Amino acid sequence: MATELGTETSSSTRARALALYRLMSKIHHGDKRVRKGLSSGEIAMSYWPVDGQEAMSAGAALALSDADQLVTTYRGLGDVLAKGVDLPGYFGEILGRSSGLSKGKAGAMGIYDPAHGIAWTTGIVGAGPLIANGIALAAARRKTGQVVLVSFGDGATSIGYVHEAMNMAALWALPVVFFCQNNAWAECTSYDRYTRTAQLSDRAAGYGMPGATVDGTDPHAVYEAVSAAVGRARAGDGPSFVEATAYRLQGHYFGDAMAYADPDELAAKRGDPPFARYRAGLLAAEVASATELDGMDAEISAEIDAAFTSAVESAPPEPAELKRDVFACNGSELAAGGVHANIPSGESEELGLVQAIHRTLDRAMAADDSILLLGEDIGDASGGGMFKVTAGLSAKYGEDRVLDTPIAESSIIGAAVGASLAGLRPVAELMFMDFLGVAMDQIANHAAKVRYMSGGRKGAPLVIRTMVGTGAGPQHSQAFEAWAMHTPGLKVVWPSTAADAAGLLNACLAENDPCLFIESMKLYYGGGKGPVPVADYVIPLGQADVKRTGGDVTICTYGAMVHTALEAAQRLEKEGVSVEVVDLRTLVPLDLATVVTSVRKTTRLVVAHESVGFCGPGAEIAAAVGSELFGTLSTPIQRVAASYTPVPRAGTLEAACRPDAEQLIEAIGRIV
Ligand SMILES: Cc1ncc(C[n+]2csc(CCOP(=O)(O)OP(=O)(O)O)c2C)c(N)n1
Repeated sequence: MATELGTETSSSTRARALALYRLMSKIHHGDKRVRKGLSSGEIAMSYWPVDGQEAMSAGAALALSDADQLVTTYRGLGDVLAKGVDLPGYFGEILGRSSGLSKGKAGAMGIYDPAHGIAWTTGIVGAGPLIANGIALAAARRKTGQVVLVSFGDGATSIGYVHEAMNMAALWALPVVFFCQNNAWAECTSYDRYTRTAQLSDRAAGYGMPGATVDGTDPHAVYEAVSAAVGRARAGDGPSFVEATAYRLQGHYFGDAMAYADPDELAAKRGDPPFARYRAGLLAAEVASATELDGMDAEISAEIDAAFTSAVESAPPEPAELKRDVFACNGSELAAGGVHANIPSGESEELGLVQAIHRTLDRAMAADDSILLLGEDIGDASGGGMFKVTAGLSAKYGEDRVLDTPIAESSIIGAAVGASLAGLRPVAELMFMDFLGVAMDQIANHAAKVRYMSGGRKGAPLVIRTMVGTGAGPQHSQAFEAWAMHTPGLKVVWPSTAADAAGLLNACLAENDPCLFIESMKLYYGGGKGPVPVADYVIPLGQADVKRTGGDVTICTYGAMVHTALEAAQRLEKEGVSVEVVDLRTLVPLDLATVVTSVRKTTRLVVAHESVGFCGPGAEIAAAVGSELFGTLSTPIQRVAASYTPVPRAGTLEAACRPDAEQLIEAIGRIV
């Protein structure tokens, strides 16, 4: 029902009233049809009803243009139907059918229909606003004139994400409408039991944006408030917060009997449902006749029913679908193998890790204006980054491409996810890897899930650069690569040299899926320095590198530990032990083939990493090599890794916690 960008949304009051009725009717009949299917046993699924919230979604959708973007939630039936979702694809998706928009892989919590302006849906309460910012950032950068409306519940306003998102959106004057559907319940908890804020829109002023609370049972009131917010956003005046209040007439989920609600209040609300009230109002004001409205209802109901029935009758996805769409081209956690690329010969320059990464970002930004950087203190006005990796880039490419962010890691990654959904290639910096947890929902539940939840239609081509510290104690020295490796959908890269860093970062920048690019603080301080070809080059992900050849034992490692392994190998050479050092370079996809080839030759393996040994990547690699080469191994596989402790501040204790060359030599001594 939305109109062309920039034109009037309705030519007359009557037309608008009928347009709102049509949308409310569509939502009402859609919701009713799903609940009918559930109560009759025709279908079985989790469903979050929207009975009572029709006017909210209808009023908001009518205020948007077709090109405007919607981000919504699991309780999104009203929002997406009003925005014009493909109905058979929608019902197929919520029913988990192959005909679904995402082949049934995402369900109602993951509706993605970009052709109809449905930019993302999340099942994580409060996460949508962070992503909406990124979509809006892309729209603003590309001057598309689009506005992003992000819809969320009142309960979501208690989570930090929403606050971070509002702050960032206001700071950057992003074209976002924060649309809070206050249905009086945060799941089963009533409003007055989770906040002392008189009305949620009061909070908007704290972030420097206008806020309004309107009657969410009146579609005109919602339409007017959202239209004003959309107009403001479209004019470049930034975000607004619109709270629409109503009462959820059904349980939080289908089957929830609402035993927690006051029965009298619930009965009174159910006795005066907004859709019926709006219809009665139109009839009383003689805006339309009962015949006209009945005709509209019948037509809509038939359309809904046909789409629903086609979904019910469509086939479930084939089992082979399970492993598709984790990565582009159906790539998996293991590298495909094949010919390994060489770092080009020719002229080189001596660079440290910081300089190599800086040079790579600089060249990539010059070549591709869809690349933008986000992070804390990365702009020149803030010093060009804690370790100066990005120094000079904002001066060269502008502050709209090198964005200094608030200290808000979820916002940084959320904005990157949104921007990647909207066609940009963001590079987000998380200053220390210890802060991964602060942004983990955006990383694991969103960035890593985009391809799968879109049924392979879209990836999130973003790079997260982060650094493993040293000498900085328990909260600034941790290596969490195992978390990332355990999250399907995320590529994980950890270079050991400046030359590898340049080639691998180039590969990440060309990827169509999210990459976690890990840097070692230790290597910033000199260990990673070496010759880097002047010519540009790519080291494809999933290609390990044999950094030293040997015949007696293989050390398989990555990152700063590669240098420790090389030191151990050099010392052992004097004792007549020949050590091969395999630098994995990429942890996902893992180049198991190169490790297996090496161990087939040496028949002995030591896996080493500086992160905690217990349940660490070494366990996975040891198990994989053990299964592959059981009959070939001449000794048990050894693991050398950090102790099962936090990383202590005291230098002596950190040295004892982290594996060193001595421990590698000891481990090799046990098997050679
Ligand atoms: C981060 C997170 N915490 C908890 C949940 C479980 N949960 C699902 S819906 C919901 C209630 C959210 O209430 P509200 O934001 O008011 O939205 P509504 O369901 O009313 O649309 C909760 C707690 C979740 N999905 N995500």
